[in-house]
Amino acid sequence: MDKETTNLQHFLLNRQKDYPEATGEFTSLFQDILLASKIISREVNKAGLVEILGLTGKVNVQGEEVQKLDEFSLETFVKVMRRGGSLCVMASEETDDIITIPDKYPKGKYVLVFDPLDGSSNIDANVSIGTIFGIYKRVTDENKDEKCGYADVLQPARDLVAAGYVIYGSSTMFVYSTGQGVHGFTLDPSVGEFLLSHEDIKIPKKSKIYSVNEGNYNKWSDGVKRYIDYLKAEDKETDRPYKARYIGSLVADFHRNLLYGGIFMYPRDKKSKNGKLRLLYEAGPLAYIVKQAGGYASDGKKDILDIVPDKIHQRVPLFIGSEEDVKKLEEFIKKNGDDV
Ligand code: AHM
Ligand code: MG
Repeated sequence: MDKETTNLQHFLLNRQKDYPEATGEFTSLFQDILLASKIISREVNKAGLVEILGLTGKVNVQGEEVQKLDEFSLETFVKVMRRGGSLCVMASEETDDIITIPDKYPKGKYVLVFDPLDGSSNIDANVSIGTIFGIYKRVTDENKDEKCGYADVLQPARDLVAAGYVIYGSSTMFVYSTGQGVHGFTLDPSVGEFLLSHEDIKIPKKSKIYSVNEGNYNKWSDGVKRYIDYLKAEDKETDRPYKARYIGSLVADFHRNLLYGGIFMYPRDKKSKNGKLRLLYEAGPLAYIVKQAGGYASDGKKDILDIVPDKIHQRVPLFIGSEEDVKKLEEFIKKNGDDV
């Protein structure tokens, strides 16, 4: 497709014919996500100016309270998405409970799970951060007068009908899948549109990069320790040692590995027995995307896509990226154990 003139709306419209899910309701849901992302992107890009305009959490030069960016992102998402008419319920990493749609707004057949601003501890250092989202269809039955609720949110990532992320980096990018490959769009601020920049992204089957917080090495299971030792050992035939690349910002680490190949890991450890990352808002949507790009995501033993959450804030160990690398890690865990 002609990249210079293809925005996300056109791209989606063009695909409606091979993707029955892409109804008007679905497209309008995507449009709302794009709007929220553009607003967050604008604020993230201004973040460097807070020293000049007034520190976050303090009062700015106009005498207004400057809101923290993660709170701002959550509020923006909720405000934009709840009035769109296509959602019946939402859940977010930043809220204790599910987010219901107030009665004054129409309700739709979709469910949104999202992390409004992941990696926000990196903002002050001008490091890339991101928004992650997943979309399910509601499973409660409107015709039986069932209310939207936990059952709609607690679905395995395999049942997602779409997932994506926005990366606020040197430029802002929107990457998504609706089960027909993974496509990336870059925000052209001069026209205020996300334009097609990366059509049909495929992750290399095997990589040369690993991304993990290695400061936790002594807290990991033997399986994970032996795997990392293996990646660092020299062997010409299997192209080792691997390079280590870790930003500490999930969307940024994932995005780089998606484009270049790589394995990102956040294993369980002695302190965080279930790992750090959340199944619904982080691991699940990215597992769906990586699968669509030809990669794989595992909790060390099984496919992340098959895990049915029983709590909305459930955490899960995450190994995600190039398929052969993630499978190799599973072999090491199987052989050496995963006890911490
Ligand atoms: P957050 O949801 O509180 O922002 O934390 C998630 C972030 C991820 O972006 C990143 O992969 C991970 O935490 C880094 O954790 P650590 O600092 O322990 O390496
Ligand atoms: Mg997060």
